[in-house]
Amino acid sequence: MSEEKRPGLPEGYEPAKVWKWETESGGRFAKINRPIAGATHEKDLPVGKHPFQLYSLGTPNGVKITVMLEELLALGHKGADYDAWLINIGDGDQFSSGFVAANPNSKIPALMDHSGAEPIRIFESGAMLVYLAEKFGALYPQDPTGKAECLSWVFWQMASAPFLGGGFGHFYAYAPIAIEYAIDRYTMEIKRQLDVLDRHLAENTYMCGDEYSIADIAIWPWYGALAKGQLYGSAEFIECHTYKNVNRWADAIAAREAAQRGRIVNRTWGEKNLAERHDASEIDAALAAEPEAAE
Ligand SMILES: N[C@@H](CCC(=O)N[C@@H](CS)C(=O)NCC(=O)O)C(=O)O
Repeated sequence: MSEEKRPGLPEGYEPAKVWKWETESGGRFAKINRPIAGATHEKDLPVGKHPFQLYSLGTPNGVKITVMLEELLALGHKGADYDAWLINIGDGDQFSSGFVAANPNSKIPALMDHSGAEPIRIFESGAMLVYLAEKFGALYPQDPTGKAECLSWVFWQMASAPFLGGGFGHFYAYAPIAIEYAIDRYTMEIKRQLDVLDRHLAENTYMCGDEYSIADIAIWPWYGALAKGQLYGSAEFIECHTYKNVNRWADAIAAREAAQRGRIVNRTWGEKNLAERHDASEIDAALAAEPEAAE
């Protein structure tokens, strides 16, 4: 950095020569943010009876994988059956030695495939979608053009969502102070992203044309929720109803049974939820349960 003080820095604040981790930054997730990786405590991950063991939470990144697994089961791929264990990131479960062995990046979701001789770990939700699509030959175009389009949108989602969650969501809803510059910067970017999707979905039923694919499963939990006004209380601020094609597409996916099943798994909040899933019947029961009457 140059020696000159940048204009606009708050009075009394000068970045130190070397940054030190001395205080919590404040904000909703300050307690779990650390500048170092690795485990904080020894604890193995539990292993259930199914071929796939998912360690996750029902946030958009987690929902991608439970929707994918439910779609595969709906297609008749019994080998996609799974146990979904709750990882409570607010309590630091992602820093256990077992979780770090499954995902050195300490973020949900983490997936283990126990169907072979040795367990295989997969981390990063985009990698999981491609791994599962290839393993079961499903929800993934096979022709080179279709595959290129599908992979492009999956990677688009993985590259774009941090601007939505870590940028817009953080500064609009979670930061301890409202910084106009940061909110403007990220609002501009996520509105641009929504417009990218809206223009594409004006010409395409799904992200890769007529066929529903892992590109839709990657994008829907984030941008479907955003366009339906379900993220960060930002519906009016970003005029989410104006993205008509994204709304049409989001409604079509929300109507799918697998999406309705997958979205409640590893969820501990909201009207319908299921903290852990070890059998399909648990989702049936959670979906059929009457919401608890308000006190
Ligand atoms: N690129 C990763 C992002 C995963 C991610 O950011 N997970 C968040 C929850 S949505 C998390 O586990 N945060 C906990 C932490 O940062 O300690 C993926 O798609 O798998």
